[in-house]
Amino acid sequence: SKITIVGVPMDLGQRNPGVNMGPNAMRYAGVSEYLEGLGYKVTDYNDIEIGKAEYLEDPKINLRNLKAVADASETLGEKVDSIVKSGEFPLILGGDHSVAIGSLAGIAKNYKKLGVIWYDAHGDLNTPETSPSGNIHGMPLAASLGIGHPALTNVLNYSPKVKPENIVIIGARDLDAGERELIKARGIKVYTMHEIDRLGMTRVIEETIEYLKDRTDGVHLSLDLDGLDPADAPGVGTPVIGGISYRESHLAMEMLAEADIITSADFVEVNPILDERNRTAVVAVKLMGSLFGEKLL
Ligand code: DIR
Ligand code: MN
Ligand code: MN
Ligand code: MN
Repeated sequence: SKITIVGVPMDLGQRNPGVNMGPNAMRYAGVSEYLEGLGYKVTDYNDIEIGKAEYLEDPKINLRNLKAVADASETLGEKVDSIVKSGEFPLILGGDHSVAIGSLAGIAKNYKKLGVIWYDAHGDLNTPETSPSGNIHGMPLAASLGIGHPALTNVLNYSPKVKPENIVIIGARDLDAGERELIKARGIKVYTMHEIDRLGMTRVIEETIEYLKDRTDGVHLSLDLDGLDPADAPGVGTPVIGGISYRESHLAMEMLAEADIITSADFVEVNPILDERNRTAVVAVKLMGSLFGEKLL
């Protein structure tokens, strides 16, 4: 079992400075050493190169820094595709959540029926038409469904990357109007905080595994640290109160490890400038440990 880490110091999909330092914050939190301690051979590919922010925005298209985000997605997609083809587990460190456009482009090339677990306070299902912000980090799941600007939906020259019935969103508590409509129209499975409180994380993950197990041939975990409660993960650009606890997240990762269904992952939105003594990066690394099978005893 080999893990290849790819850092994506992307901050152009949103407006808070600092999330570009997320990959290094997780490296300083000891990600490689920690996963090696669990018995994996870990290679750190270092960082994908990111272009420059646009000096002049085109307000008509409502897509901030489209070209640089699209270019980085192509580069990341190629790299991730080659990692999967080498039989290694791609572990992508963000960067804002727009990085998932590239990771899914690279991964989905290798799976006909890719499943996706989207662990997030948000749906990331906006399009330029529905986005209240113009921030591409609110659009990666829609883009992967083939909905949105062609520069984002057509990364690596194919679309869509994932089918709506193969997606499970966990932790949602801040969905925009257009996102709610899309969820209903496409029948996307969502466990909002209401269901997590009501059913408990154990049942939410049991049902998620049961739902994805037979219909998919691989499952990508896209974990936005803002899915967790800001009390446990303060270093994120768009915190939303009432989130998933560290304990619940830890349990979720352990159950996914036991079920052995996750074939790739990204951990995104860690912003050390907004953090407290790097604890959000530490939380991210601890959750990776559980995802990769760390046992308490
Ligand atoms: C909001 C925020 N829905 C937007 N999205 C975030 O700008 O589209 N996603 N923060 O993680
Ligand atoms: Mn997100
Ligand atoms: Mn989010
Ligand atoms: Mn709770």
